[in-house]
Amino acid sequence: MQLYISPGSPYARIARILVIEKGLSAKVEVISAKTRTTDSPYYQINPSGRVPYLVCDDGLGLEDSGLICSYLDHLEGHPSFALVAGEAGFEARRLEALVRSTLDGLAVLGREKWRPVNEQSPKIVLHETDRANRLLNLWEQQINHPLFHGQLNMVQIVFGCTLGFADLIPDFSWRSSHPKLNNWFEAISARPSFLETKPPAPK
Ligand SMILES: N[C@@H](CCC(=O)N[C@@H](CS)C(=O)NCC(=O)O)C(=O)O
Repeated sequence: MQLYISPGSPYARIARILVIEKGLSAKVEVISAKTRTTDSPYYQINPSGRVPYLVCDDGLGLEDSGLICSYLDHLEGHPSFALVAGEAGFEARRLEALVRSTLDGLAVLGREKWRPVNEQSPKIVLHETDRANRLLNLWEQQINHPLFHGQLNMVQIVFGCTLGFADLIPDFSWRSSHPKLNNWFEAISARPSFLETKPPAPK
């Protein structure tokens, strides 16, 4: 199988972490795709141009980090990240959705902040900075929730990738204002799967 990624993509990192955590590195070739470039050859593989994208052994292509993680988790018949039935599963979905919402907003903020200053939209920067601060303040209060602790799960993987991405955004500091999140992030960042997929500093 081939997993198309870009080294700085937090969504691709979620899938890459799952590959490592599931011990699938020998079966999944990780390939850097050229995204956001006119006429990238990658568009022949995935017309949407987005990463992550998994090309399965039968040639079927899967887009979206959540779908790819679920597919890889079930591949060998012993899922460890699948949702349990009932209320506990619903709670995990609720948290993961809100964590993904945090990441989606930060992705917009990051994209804006990496543009030349004269091309940035102050309105978008303000809107996304405010959203990110509101959500990080919420997570600072809720980081003791049991799903953020104990056996690794999708909420933790997505949130770890979210904070790892927040760290790279210019002039967006969250660590000193969110000491509990900082401690939580330091701990998850020490996992080999996180160390191996640490994003490069943006150019
Ligand atoms: N919901 C998707 C989001 C994927 C996504 O937005 N990927 C970005 C990289 S962080 C991308 O491929 N951007 C390239 C483009 O928009 O052309 C997921 O969870 O995989």
